[in-house]
Amino acid sequence: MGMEQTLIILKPDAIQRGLMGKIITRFEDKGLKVIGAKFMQISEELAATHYSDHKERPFYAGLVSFMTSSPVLVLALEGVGAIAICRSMMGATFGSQAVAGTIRGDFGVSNSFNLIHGSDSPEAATKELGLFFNDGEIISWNRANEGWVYDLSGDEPE
Ligand code: IDP
Ligand code: MG
Repeated sequence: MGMEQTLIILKPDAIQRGLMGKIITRFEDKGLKVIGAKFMQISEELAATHYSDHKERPFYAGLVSFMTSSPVLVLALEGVGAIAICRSMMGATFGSQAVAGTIRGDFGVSNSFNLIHGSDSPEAATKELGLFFNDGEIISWNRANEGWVYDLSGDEPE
């Protein structure tokens, strides 16, 4: 598993509902490190590229229109096993099914307005980080309390 980077998008509903701070706090509290952040308007073209796997799905047009309807906050997060950790913190895709304690479970009820995107594999993370961040926009920095977030006494953070 090891140290991973993942792409998170706080979707237009999260921004419109004023939930950015609460959601970021969950990731910070968990111990994930923010290594990139960008408040931006997603273009139709970028939404289409990002969701190209869903092109044939019945919800695709609505999804692209939702994702381009209002600004989003894009985050790059880093941590050991960050991809799976973020996916479990997000909860199931549909707000109606996501369990309490997850972001989607606690903050929403809708199946299409589900607040957050997170990369679902190392391959997706690499591709998506490249789509949303330019060179130099992901910053490697030393966290003062890293030695209390992870046990750093061995070869790998644990
Ligand atoms: P994920 O975001 O949990 O990875 P995916 O299946 O990859 O879920 O779908 C991408 C996004 O498409 C979802 O987050 C949601 O916004 C939207 N979506 C997925 N399935 C449906 C659906 O059946 N109706 C409406 N929107 C959907
Ligand atoms: Mg997905």
